[in-house]
Amino acid sequence: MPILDELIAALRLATIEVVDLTAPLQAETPVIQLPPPFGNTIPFSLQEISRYDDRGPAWYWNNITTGEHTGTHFDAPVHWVTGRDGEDIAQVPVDRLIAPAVVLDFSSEAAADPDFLLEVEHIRQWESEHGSLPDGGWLLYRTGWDVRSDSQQAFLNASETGPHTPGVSVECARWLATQSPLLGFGVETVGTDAGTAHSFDPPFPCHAALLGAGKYGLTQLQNLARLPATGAVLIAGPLPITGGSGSPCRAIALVEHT
Ligand code: 23J
Ligand code: MN
Repeated sequence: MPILDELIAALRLATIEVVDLTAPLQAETPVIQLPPPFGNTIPFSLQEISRYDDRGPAWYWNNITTGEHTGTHFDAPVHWVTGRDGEDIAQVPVDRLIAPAVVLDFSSEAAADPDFLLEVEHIRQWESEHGSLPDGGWLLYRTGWDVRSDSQQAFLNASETGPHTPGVSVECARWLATQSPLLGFGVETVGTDAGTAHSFDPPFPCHAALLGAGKYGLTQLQNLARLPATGAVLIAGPLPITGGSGSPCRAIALVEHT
């Protein structure tokens, strides 16, 4: 059978399951908050145009207002100054939007320490159990943070010292960017960098290194607990915003049950 016919048959039989990794996009969707003097993104909102009324008797529709980096979203290389000559979101080749994904679970570490940082040795340890990271694929970093995503306060977890959410060390960010075969790095938190990464040297090393290397970011993913450590296929659907730095994104995974 042609592979696509096999795929459709497997989807019908649910031997291939479709898992939605996307957070609901609504006014309450958490957004990152940068300290002064930096600019900030606005929350998502709907403005009703008509709803079966005088403004449009048979139709309901809205305008939307959103930042590019709201909710589950895709970071293009041009988002960071290190990637300023790289792809904008519309230039990301469509064949990169379907790629293998592995899941590294550090939810118990992040529960014990919200400032937990992924290190190269954690990845080496994972590889010794599960094999190499996928060439041209995603590393999805599970931290359990998705359960907080219905509350901006719990999700950002800020104190007087700023936000406290798990992330990646400077060295690990550089390794992911330059030594790993990955296409991109996906997280459950509001950004690919740790909450405290504004104080790292360099600041926001995950953004700086990965986007500078032409790699991609995916944020605020949900349901990573439903994916196997290896073998899932991730389909990401950012909008092709001409010149855009990123986009809210539908992220779904295909998982085979044998
Ligand atoms: C701008 C500045 C810092 C950060 C971010 C955006 C993000 O996390 C983002 O959504 O790309 S850390
Ligand atoms: Mn972003």
